[in-house]
Amino acid sequence: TSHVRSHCKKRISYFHNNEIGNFQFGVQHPMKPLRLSYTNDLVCAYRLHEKMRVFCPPKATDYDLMEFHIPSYITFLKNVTPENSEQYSFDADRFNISEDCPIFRGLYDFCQIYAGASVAAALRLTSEDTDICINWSGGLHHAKHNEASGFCFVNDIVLAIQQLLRVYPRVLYIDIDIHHGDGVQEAFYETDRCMTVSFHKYKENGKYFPGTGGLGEIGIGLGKRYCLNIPLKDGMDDENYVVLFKDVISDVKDRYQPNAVVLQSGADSLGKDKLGGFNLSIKAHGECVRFVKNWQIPLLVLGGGGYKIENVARCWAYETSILVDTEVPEALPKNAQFYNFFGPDYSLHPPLVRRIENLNTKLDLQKLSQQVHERLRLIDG
Ligand code: ZL4
Ligand code: CA
Ligand code: ZN
Repeated sequence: TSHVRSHCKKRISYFHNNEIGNFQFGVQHPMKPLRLSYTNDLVCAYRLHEKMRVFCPPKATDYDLMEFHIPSYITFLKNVTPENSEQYSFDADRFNISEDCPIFRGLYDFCQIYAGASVAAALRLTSEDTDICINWSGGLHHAKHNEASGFCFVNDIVLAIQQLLRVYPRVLYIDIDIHHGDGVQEAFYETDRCMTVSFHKYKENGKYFPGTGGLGEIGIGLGKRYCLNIPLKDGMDDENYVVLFKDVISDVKDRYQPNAVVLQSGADSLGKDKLGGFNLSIKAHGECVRFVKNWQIPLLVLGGGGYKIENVARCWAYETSILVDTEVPEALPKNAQFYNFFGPDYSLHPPLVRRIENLNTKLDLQKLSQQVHERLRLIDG
């Protein structure tokens, strides 16, 4: 049996708490935790859970969260409710509670669940028997040590990377959400032990949230050169994005030689997203995940943005199949509980109609790639 056990040993760990899909930011709010139930539903209906070790991770404790966040902010998140929020108006202001980051029922439990999953996943990656950990509820990259921002209250990514840094000398953070990964960048801006790389939509004059992420932001002190931003315009398409991604990220890997990788796989870079503006297909998005997976470096894969929720679920279920090396049929499984929501095509890769114009010219992308390689040459391996 020991032979059988070692043969069957699953190297992929999947973290999911069934409760996460029940939280609501607000009826009209674009961030819908229900997408996580859709995702898990497809993962299970495709029977991908059988290829992974599945965990319902413990909630993060107050102290876990205080490894990055200031105590007064955590105490506030813990105590504020929709009913008593009037009494907390001073704190609500200073902690950036807003229409983007509203107080909703169960807010603190929500934070504890998604952050607990990322921390547990990171801890598992620091023990020998897991190659890849997945937490689709994580990836909330905008939260700062002392405030909420852009639908993110606590920064599970920073908390996870802090755990990885206890064991691994160098951690590479890659962010393919369409928004700039500002919270993670800021947390590791002054260290060479975590290199942050974000691909995102960027407009001069801060006209696209969060407004940061220009090429000029490169890190400071010991962290100088260990922060890389890839600012892009609307309309990025499959071919250009995947070529650029592989070109940039393989040079980063060769120069930086990371011991562990954290990949934020935000699905708002897909075509037709409600807040995005790129044209990526699920296949192209998944190709980026596959590329990083094939390095065979300990890997933590997280979710993030994604506002067309059927496509988010398709994307993350497909990426789960890539991570467990299993091809899944194009027709969505009829036994999925939410099958009805995936019409009219009921397929994994729905056709991308009405694509928007790609404002990134060949010349833009060539120049960008050249600048990035010049920059990376300054990192001595
Ligand atoms: C909404 O309809 O650009 C929030 C947010 C709530 C419901 C009812 C309120 C209506 C779009 C967004 C008024 C909302 C006004 N409701 C929101 C500068 C802004 C100030 C706030 O993917 N208004 C701020 C944040 C971005 C801004 C993007 C991405 C997260 C991630 C990782 C975060 N904030 C302008 C917007 C709505 C809403 C409709 C909205 N907010 C769209 N873009 C933003 O990177 C998870
Ligand atoms: Ca990004
Ligand atoms: Zn986003």
